[in-house]
Amino acid sequence: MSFETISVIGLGYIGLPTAAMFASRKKKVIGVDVNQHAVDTINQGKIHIVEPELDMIVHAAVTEGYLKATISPEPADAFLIAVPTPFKKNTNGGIPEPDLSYIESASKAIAPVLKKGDLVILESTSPVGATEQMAEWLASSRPDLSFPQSAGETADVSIAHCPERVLPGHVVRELVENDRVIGGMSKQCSDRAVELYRIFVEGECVITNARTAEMAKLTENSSRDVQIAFANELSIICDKLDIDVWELIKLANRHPRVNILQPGPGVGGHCIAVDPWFIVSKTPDDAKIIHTARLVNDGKPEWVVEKVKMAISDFLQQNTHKTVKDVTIACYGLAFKPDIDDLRESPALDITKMIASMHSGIVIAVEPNVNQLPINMGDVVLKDIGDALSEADISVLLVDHKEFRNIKPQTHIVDTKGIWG
Ligand code: SAJ
Repeated sequence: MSFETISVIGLGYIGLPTAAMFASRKKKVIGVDVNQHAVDTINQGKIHIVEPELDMIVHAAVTEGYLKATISPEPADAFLIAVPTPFKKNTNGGIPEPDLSYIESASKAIAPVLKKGDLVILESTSPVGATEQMAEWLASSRPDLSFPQSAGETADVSIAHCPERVLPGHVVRELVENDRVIGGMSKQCSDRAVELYRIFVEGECVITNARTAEMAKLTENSSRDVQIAFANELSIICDKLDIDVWELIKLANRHPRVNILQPGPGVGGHCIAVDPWFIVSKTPDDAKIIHTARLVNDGKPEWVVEKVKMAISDFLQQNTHKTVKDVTIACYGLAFKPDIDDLRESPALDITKMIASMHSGIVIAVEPNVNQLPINMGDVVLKDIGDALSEADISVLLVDHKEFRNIKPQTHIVDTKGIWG
């Protein structure tokens, strides 16, 4: 049975581009989101997120009538769930636990419109076992239909996990070109999922089971987190030993089998700073390196703030007529990585807030990718590069956005990305 109508639940950084790709292949796509503003924006042919090329694709899909957005699910042949899977922060400093409540709500929302022959795919990055859990939620809402956990190959509804793996900023290209891991709950489920993704995916669709697909995604991001932690640990060691870490890494990377990543202010985003916890919380006694890497990366913002305190003290020693209140600090970059507007789980944002809460003078934020600051930024003022360059006494480089690469503030500098060296 072919897929005439495809529904994507969750129209965020993954769901909206995915919906747009199906629509660009002339499939009827129903995008569902609980956010009325997102739904209205998309139905006007516009987008509520920043992602290169996506605006044109969504505009064409909506005006040609292939994509529409709504807040309540409608019948479709395939449902892709692309909702957030955050973690519940553990206030006692313990291991954070995954929060599957958005998957649960999405499952319960689509259950009433499911019919025999439908395919449900979980795309959200999920802890091992989440796809089976989703299948249980669907089955308990629809006892009249059979599901793979009890009916195997003969199930009325097929279920698979197919984790998204695209890099923000390159989503449109990577959605088409990247290989996909397809973890069906049965062979039929996998085959159906491959048929669906073949509509626009040009990469290879590699079949496995749902649990392995879940773990594959977590492994990819944990591997990157561990590698970044190695670079961040090196940056702290080198600072103590008076060695330029950027030069050191360039030298070490000349070895044919060494490829060290770049240190920074910490690890942000909704993926790499989150997903390793899904492994650690399932197997806390065994996931030792993965756990330590998280702690190293999460500890980096406080280290940067200490560096800023030292820069303030150096500045005051050289400017004895000034007091702390007279010191203006400019923080360059708030996003979680270069050349995007995404402030989610951003160490740069956290550092700017920490500086603002400990510093009695003016704190300026420079973020060329946003027009206004998030609401909880206290007295921080958003300014453009020119104003920050002329007003600040201390410049803190937090994100290596392209706009910051060709400037060099003539102030005291704390450079977490090594571009003003
Ligand atoms: N970072 C460093 N040093 C580096 C590279 C990155 O400090 O050398 C930092 C970034 O500044 C950022 C964080 O790491 O704060 C994560 O950035 P990223 O570019 O490594 O990854 P994401 O979060 O944008 O996207 C990742 C990707 N996963 C991998 O590369 C293994 C992407 O393919 C996934 O689809 C995405 O997570 C996801 O949604 O899970």
